Amino acid sequence: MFNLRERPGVSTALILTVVAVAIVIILIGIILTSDGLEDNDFMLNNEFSDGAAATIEATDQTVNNDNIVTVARVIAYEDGWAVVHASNNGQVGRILGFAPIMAGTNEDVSVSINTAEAGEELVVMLHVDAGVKGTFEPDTDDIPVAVNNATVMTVIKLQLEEDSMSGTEIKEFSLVATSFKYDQQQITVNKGDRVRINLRVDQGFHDWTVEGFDAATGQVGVGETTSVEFVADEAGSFTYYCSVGNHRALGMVGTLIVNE
Ligand SMILES: [Cu+2]
Repeated sequence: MFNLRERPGVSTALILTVVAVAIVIILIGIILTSDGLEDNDFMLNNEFSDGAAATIEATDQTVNNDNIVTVARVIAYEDGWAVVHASNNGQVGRILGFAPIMAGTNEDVSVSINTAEAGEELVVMLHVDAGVKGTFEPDTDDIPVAVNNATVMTVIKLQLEEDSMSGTEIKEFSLVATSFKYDQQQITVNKGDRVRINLRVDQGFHDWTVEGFDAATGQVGVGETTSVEFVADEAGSFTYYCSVGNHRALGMVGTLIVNE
């Protein structure tokens, strides 16, 4: 009887020891796992607090004579650029166009591209807006965004719509002016196009003036819209700017590209 009572006591001590060892092993496991996650700082730094990583989405598309590529969705950790590159045999080629995006979710971003240099494929990529804010500096600060060492980009197929009406149709662009920039810093058209620029002012007092052509809108204030129409009868790259005060020097500029 004495022995029978003592045996359960020994078993209880043994069970308690096993449980204690198991708890220690589990705790060590948890500590090792969290160390592993902390090592991957690069990934964590590029994610939102809700866990969604930066992404860029675009579908295959047909581009007509407005030369606009639509980027369906961009989710960015900070302000940046939706950048359209040429694709040369699967390699990322030169930049054909870009448009600003904001931190957070951006939908249906329009990027005006230089279709003269576009092949059958495009690479749509997310770049940061570092360096001078609001100015696209792809050769220095505004580098591509990477998550987990992978560039945030997508490859799409491009089809250019034949344009039998070239030169007769009006190509219309709607720009928004704030202090001191335009929301589109590149506009691409084809030689002979009739171009219409609609400028809406959301901040300050501005206009839209382009070099190389006798074209300028009126100067208007907040909430107003002004327009100008002209024929892009010369190919090349032309600077457009705000002629009010020193706005041009403050960075209120962009480039009109007229494809041959
Ligand atoms: Cu201005």
